[in-house]
Formats: sequence, structure tokens, C-alpha cells
Amino acid sequence: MSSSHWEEFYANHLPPADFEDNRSLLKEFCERHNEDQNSIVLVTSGGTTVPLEHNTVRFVDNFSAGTRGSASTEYFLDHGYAVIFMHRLKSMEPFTRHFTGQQFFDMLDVAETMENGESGTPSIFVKPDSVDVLAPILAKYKIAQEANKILYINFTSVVDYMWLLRAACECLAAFDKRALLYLAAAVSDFYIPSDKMPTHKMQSGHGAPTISLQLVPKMLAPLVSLWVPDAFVVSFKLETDENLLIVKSRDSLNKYKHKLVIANMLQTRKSRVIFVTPTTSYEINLTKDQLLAGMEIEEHIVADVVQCHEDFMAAIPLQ
Ligand code: PAZ
Repeated sequence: MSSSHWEEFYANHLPPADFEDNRSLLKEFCERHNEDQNSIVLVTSGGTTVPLEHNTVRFVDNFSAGTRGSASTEYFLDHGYAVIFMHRLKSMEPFTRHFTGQQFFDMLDVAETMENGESGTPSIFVKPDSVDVLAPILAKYKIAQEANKILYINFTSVVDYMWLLRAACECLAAFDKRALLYLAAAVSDFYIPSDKMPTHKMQSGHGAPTISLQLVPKMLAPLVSLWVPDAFVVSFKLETDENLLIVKSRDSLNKYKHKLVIANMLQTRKSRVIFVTPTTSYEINLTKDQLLAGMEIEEHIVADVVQCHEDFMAAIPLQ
């Protein structure tokens, strides 16, 4: 993909409405952590939408729930990293991911306090048997918030994602080798360019539409070679055909020259990943019992990625 493809993409697609606000947040967060000489990780998480109309009623989406990115974020915080958590709006988020749907309400109860024999203000409390579950997660959340260690940035469409990815990289460049990029989002490979999209809701009265998708430029190319050339970049590769998994991971490493691809299969992504470098590969596996016991593969993935990042930093002499 020549550089003109990604440059054209930005030239032809407007940034999201809240882009400047997000850019300021990214700049401020990065400047603070760079001054403190912290290591920082950009975690991308969740899927991107591909709108079919400018006034979007319908869109193409994908399966990603943001489990990998949100869980990994908690483990990166445990390892002392500052984290930019760039995620799909309404996908899973660190800390709150532990209590989805009714789970949170099921942990609470209401008590009526009596005042002078009459019912007073109701108070809400955490059920005693839920305190052990909630307390450690709440404590970690508070520590991350109070230390300003996490910045939440959200996207919805693939175009939003591309604008935010570049803006984040512009701010991360100053960290040189202390920046880690952990690109776990499932970004659409296909989209409808802005000038090919109808303005208004497609009308069924006009018959079944023929939708023609085009290739999204591979942003890993400018990201690795231009935007954050000194950073440690980890991309993810998802496949459904096992025969393609390693081959395509190696192709990606050869093409973009980054450090590590973490490969996974759609069906087994919660229990098996493969770390692929230009010359080596090894698997991390969780057994059924480990999964049932609540162990998360992200804990092991992040521990190994942090080790790779530390080795990478140690191997580069100080300027
Ligand atoms: O978000 P999730 O936990 O449901 O899935 C994680 C994942 C499979 C999207 C991620 O591990 C991954 O492989 N991301 C890259 C996908 C790709 O573009 O090939």
C-alpha cells in the first residue's frame, strides 16, 4: 500500500465531531506521563462500524466485544503502565466489565431506615456476600483514577478510529521506546468511502441495494515507519482458518517491520494465543479448569508483552 492511500483516506474523510476535545485530552495525558518518565501503552479495543449512510441508520459491524482490550488494560495498570484505553463506544470497559447486565444490581440491596417510627430515607448497600467481589475491583479502579493512570477515548466507526489512532500516535512519539502499542481492536478491512455513501436512510422502496465496499488502507504501515518509529508495536491477528494464522502473522511482520504479532482463532481466542516474532513462535494456553476458575488469558499475555517491551527497551542504548 503506497503512502498516498492513507494520506488520501484522511484527506477524504472528516474527523469525528469531538476530535479536537479528544486530541487535547491525549496531549495533556501524554505530556504529564512523559514528564514523569512513565511507560505508556495505547490499548485499542472492540470493533469498528462501517456506516452505510451519512445519516447513519444502518452499519456493518463485527463480533468484537472488547473483552481482550478491557481485561488487558487492568493488567497493564497492575504493571505500572499509564494506559490510553481507546475503545468502541459501549464495548467492555476495564473494571465495569466485571459487572455486566443485571449482575451489578444483584449485588445491591435497599434498606428502609426508620425515623421516629416512620419510614425515612432509603439507603443502598452492597450485599455482604458481594463485598469481597466488588471491593478489590473498586479499589483498583479508584487507584487508577486518582493517579490519572488511565484515559478513556472512544470511537464508533472505522473513520473515527483512524483519526484517533493517528492523533494518539502523534502524542506517543515523544515517549520513544517507552511507548507500547497493543492493537487489539478488530478494525474493519472494508468500508464505504464518504463520497460513495448516500446521505439519507436507504429506502426499501428503491429495491435491494448493491453495496460495494472498498479496502481500508493498512495504517500499520505509516504507524510503524512514520508515526511512532521508536515504539514497541504489537498487533493482533484474528483468523478462522488455522492454516492461515502463522503465515499471515509472519507476512504482517515482514511487511510492516514491527516487533510482535499475537495470533488467535475466533473460536478459541479466550483460551489460546500464539506469540509470533519474525523468527520464533510460542503458544499461551489456558485449560478448561483454569478458565472455570476465572483465570484470564490476558493476565499471561500482558505479562509476556511487558517482558518483551522491557527486553526491547534494555536492548536500545540511551540517547
Ligand atoms: O474483543 P474480543 O475480546 O471479543 O476479541 C479480541 C480480538 C479477537 C478482536 C483480538 O484478540 C484480535 O485478534 N484483534 C485483531 C483482529 C484482526 O484485525 O485480525
